[in-house]
Amino acid sequence: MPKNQEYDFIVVSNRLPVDRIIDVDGEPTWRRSPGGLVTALEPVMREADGAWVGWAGKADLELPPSTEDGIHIVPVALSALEVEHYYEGFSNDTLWPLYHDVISPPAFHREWWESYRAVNRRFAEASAAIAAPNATVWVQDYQLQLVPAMLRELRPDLTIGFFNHIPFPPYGIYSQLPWRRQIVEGLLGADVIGFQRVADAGNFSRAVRRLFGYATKSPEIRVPLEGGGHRTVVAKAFPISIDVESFEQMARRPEIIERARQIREDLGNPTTIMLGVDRLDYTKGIGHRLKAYGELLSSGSITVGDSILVQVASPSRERVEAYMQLRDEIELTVGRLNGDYATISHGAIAYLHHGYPREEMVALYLAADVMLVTALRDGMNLVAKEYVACRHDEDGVLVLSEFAGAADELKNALLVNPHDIEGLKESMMQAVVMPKRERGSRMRALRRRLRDNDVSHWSHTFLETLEGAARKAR
Ligand code: GDG
Repeated sequence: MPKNQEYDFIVVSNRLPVDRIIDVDGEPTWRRSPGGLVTALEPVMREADGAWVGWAGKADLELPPSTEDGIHIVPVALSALEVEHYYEGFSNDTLWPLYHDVISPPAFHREWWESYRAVNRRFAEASAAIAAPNATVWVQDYQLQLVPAMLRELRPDLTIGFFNHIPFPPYGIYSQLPWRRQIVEGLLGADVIGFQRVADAGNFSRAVRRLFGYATKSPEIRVPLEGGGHRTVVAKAFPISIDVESFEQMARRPEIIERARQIREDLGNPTTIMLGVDRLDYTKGIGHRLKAYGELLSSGSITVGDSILVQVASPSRERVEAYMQLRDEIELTVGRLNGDYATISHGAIAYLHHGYPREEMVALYLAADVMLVTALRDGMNLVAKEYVACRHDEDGVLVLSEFAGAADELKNALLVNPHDIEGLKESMMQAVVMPKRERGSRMRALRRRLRDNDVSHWSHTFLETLEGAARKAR
């Protein structure tokens, strides 16, 4: 058997940056997935000639390593049962709700946990097998929290980073997890653990103190070694961002500007277009947004024809029960509101349960007077940042939940508590009537702030910190 190719830089994530698809001729091929992480890491990958370890998105598919679209990929296979237990189960029905303030009750099943462990081990082994001596491995997100410690055990020479894209919950919630010690131990295998917000890093350090009694002095955690002494783990906030320049450039393209105009015209040229763009997920607060919008219609503060809410709810996790229920609830509410308030010529809500091309999303951002981000809990929320990046016309108002990580940076938005329906309605009305001058000054401030931290700044800052931590450890 030929020896594996070895790499100095490896990214490990649940999904590969390319999707396995069947092309028009019925042949399997790969298509680059549009996610922000790929954009962020692609330049770093190319420079380091690195590799990406991940799942191809289809069950029972054994694929050899290959190079697709210039990226070296190392596919990890999952069986249909593992997709059900590790991915839909433990990742999306245990950890996801637990880490988002138990908005939906997390399910705890021992067979899901066993599957999570087995799959994490497979990812760790696949990464260990292709890592050059002293390589750097960057593990992504909550599906793979056991990988850092497993990898350290297999390959103590490696420098290991971990980034958590979702919140890390307060200890009172985290402590419900039957496997709370194992997960924290898994993460502590990393040299640097990155979080979206300062509060998330604080919650993690507190969990370490409560569960293990290790000494912490922000951002450092001292992890005792078996033979005496200790290693230092850094737990710190690295707020993720977007490729600001590419969104702005797209939003300046004449055909996109024309498309935005066309969208407004197709909606009947209302005075105010409000927009929501979310995966259809219970963390995003879509129901709270609809409630507030419905009450504004009911009180006559806004009227159909004059205002419309466009809600893109892209299909997500459709095999998980809580998501099926959410879809039913949201669609019932939308149906009722349209039934009560729409006229033959004017809708109250344009509800779109589709995924759209990036170009269409950008045109929607340009067309929207008010962007509604009302998440009940969200690691960062990139939609808020994308809206700001696209508004080179320095217009448009962002209504932003204080429970989204983006609120730490985007302080010139109208910050809201989405649980406070009266407060949310007031902010929505403030956005509707806001004078142009104030819209301009707020948007300029938001855009300045966004430019200070784009996605390449994020990845470089993380990797520099990781490099520094590794140097100290040697
Ligand atoms: C997780 C964390 C954190 C959505 N619908 C369509 C579409 N999108 C794009 C958006 C945006 C992305 O998907 C969603 O990112 P978010 O950050 O808003 O939310 P999550 O998916 O929950 O992401 C989150 C993020 O990881 C990164 O760390 O910010 O807190 O939960 O880019 O534009 N894109 C296209 N068509 C759609 O229909 N093209």
